Amino acid sequence: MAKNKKVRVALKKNRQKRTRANDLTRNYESQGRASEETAATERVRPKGDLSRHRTIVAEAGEATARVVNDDASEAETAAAQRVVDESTCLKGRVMRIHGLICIVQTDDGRMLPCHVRRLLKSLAIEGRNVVTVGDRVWFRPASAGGEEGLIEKVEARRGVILRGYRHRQHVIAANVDAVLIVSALAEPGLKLSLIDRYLVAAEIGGVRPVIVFNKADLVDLSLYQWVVGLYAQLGYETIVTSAADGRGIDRLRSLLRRGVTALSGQSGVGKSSLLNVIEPGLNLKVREVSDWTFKGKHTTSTAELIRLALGGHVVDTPGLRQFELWGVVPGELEGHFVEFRPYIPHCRFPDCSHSHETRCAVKEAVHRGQIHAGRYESYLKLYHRKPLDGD
Ligand SMILES: Nc1nc2c(ncn2[C@@H]2O[C@H](COP(=O)(O)OP(=O)(O)OP(=O)(O)O)[C@@H](O)[C@H]2O)c(=O)[nH]1
Ligand SMILES: [Mg+2]
Ligand SMILES: [Zn+2]
Repeated sequence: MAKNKKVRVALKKNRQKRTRANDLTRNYESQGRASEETAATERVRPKGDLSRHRTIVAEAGEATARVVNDDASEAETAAAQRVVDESTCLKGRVMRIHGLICIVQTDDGRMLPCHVRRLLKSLAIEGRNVVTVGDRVWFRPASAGGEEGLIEKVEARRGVILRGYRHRQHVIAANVDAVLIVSALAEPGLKLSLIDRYLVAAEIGGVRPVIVFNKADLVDLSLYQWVVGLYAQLGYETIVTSAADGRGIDRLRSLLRRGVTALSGQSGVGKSSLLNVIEPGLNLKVREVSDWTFKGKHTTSTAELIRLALGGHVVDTPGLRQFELWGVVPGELEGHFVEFRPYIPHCRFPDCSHSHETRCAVKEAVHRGQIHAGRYESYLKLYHRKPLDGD
């Protein structure tokens, strides 16, 4: 049997008053253990009067997906480590989230609405739920009265696409095997730095990236061969598609047939349209008129996990207005630009950031055309943490 250990978790400040004024022992214990748990992290929220902690029992040694030093991952870890009585729970996957209700599909295909257990909800950071579309959850089924089931545990995630949003971690997709980075050759047009950002995010999250160049029917493809070639040469899988004339759809189908694939990319590039062509019965909402200049409104508003008739699952995600990387420090970025690697050892300074330094072998390679200037620009934007609009 796995050994259990106690985990201290910070609960949302949801009570206004202490029930007892004099609780020095509790206070002491709380401070003592909490500092042990958070020794390696920096607290963003103050531990004010109303902060509360609770000890929960967790299985020692249970693997957690990642270690990112933030409150959100602390909460996630605690959620994944909860010990619940397996015999009273069913397992399933979160397909959609509507407000407080998660629609969970059981392994035998039934769809059940579930609430999230209060303790798990308390772990949420500033209203963000600890449960995300794609999560594998354990839930206590509804009683005969027909009420909603209750989610008791969220399994550790594998394969995540994360972004930073307002200085917090946001899980775009959880438990995915691959991500289609969908871009459009026209309307709205390519945004290489966004593709590069997704590529790094996929690598950090342990997800296989596939770059999709959609709306090929709108352009003279010969003018875009260079960009398809650029990424193919770097070793990335690329597909040229058109939801309008059906190009590349067969390849997409065979790719989506296995595992769980997320579709990500700017609003209006055609993520939902591609899925509708792949499986016409889906009837996903797409933008009515091809008015790509119309900003401010996303056609898909929440992520949804869809089981395809041909096999496999897809997550249709809404186009993101902002996409900031999460979980990577600037000094580690160079490792995610695969074509930089042969040059890095030849930089004069061992800690070269490849931005302002002299005798930087990466910059020299850019000047000689051995590294594409656009890729280097993407690196600089990420290095200097320049925000990048997704729209
Ligand atoms: N010509 C052409 N138009 C396309 C293609 N794919 C999508 N469109 C059009 O582009 C517009 C946007 O498509 P959507 O499928 O709604 O885009 P989306 O990526 O799902 O957008 P969000 O849900 O807002 O993130 C629609 O008007 C589509 O008809 C294509 O391959 N060729
Ligand atoms: Mg959409
Ligand atoms: Zn350098």
